[in-house]
Amino acid sequence: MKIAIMGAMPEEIAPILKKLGTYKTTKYADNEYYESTYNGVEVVVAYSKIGKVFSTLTVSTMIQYFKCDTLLFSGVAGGINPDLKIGDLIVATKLAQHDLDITAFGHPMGFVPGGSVFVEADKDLIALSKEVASELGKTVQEGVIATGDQFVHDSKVKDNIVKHFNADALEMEGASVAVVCKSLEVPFFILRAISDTADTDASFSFDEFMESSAIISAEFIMKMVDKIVR
Ligand code: 4EH
Repeated sequence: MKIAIMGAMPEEIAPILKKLGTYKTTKYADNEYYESTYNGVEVVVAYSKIGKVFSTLTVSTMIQYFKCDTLLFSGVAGGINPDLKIGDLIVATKLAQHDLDITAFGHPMGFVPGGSVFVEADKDLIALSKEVASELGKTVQEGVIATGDQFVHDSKVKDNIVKHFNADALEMEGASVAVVCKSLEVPFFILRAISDTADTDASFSFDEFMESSAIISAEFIMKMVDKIVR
């Protein structure tokens, strides 16, 4: 077993690297990958840089070059579902690309031929996250995550994403990671802690809470790793 743990921004993986302590740094495809052994299991950690393209490159590298067979994503997200407050965790049940639009040809938003609007995350990993949550006495909401190449800071944009995808949270990497993992048949799990609510003051909320929310997500991910490696 070899576990990939990825984030998009340095702050999203910093708490994970801290927990691993020592690791080997390898440069590949204009990025850095951190290899370590955690309780006898090999792990590869990286932050992809922001957006669908960079996250696609990183997840492909982790699977095809580093030979990871399970992928965990940890990071922050903008909340849509009003039940989600700053610092709350959301586990993606399925993900969609909210900015993928060939509706001009009669296709639904998020759909292209050969693909599907939604990609479902691994059910066993989701079940494992529920066990971890109950052991920690935490509530972890499950829901739909919408991904696109934009930092959303507008209620109208948010409403439109709800209309098309009934999404609970949004970010900029999850669905691209999901597409790659599904295509390469690697089970994946995407966890996000809320940093803002994607409306007009989103950038201010993000700056204030991204670091603390990133830690909340990373700590939960490492509890999952503890359970996976046992
Ligand atoms: O990796 C990007 C980061 C924002 S862009 C997506 N991440 C954070 C999740 C996220 C998000 N995505 C879209 C949190 N809130 C979001 C939102 N819309 N409202 C960034 C942030 N800081 C510096 C540079 N880029």
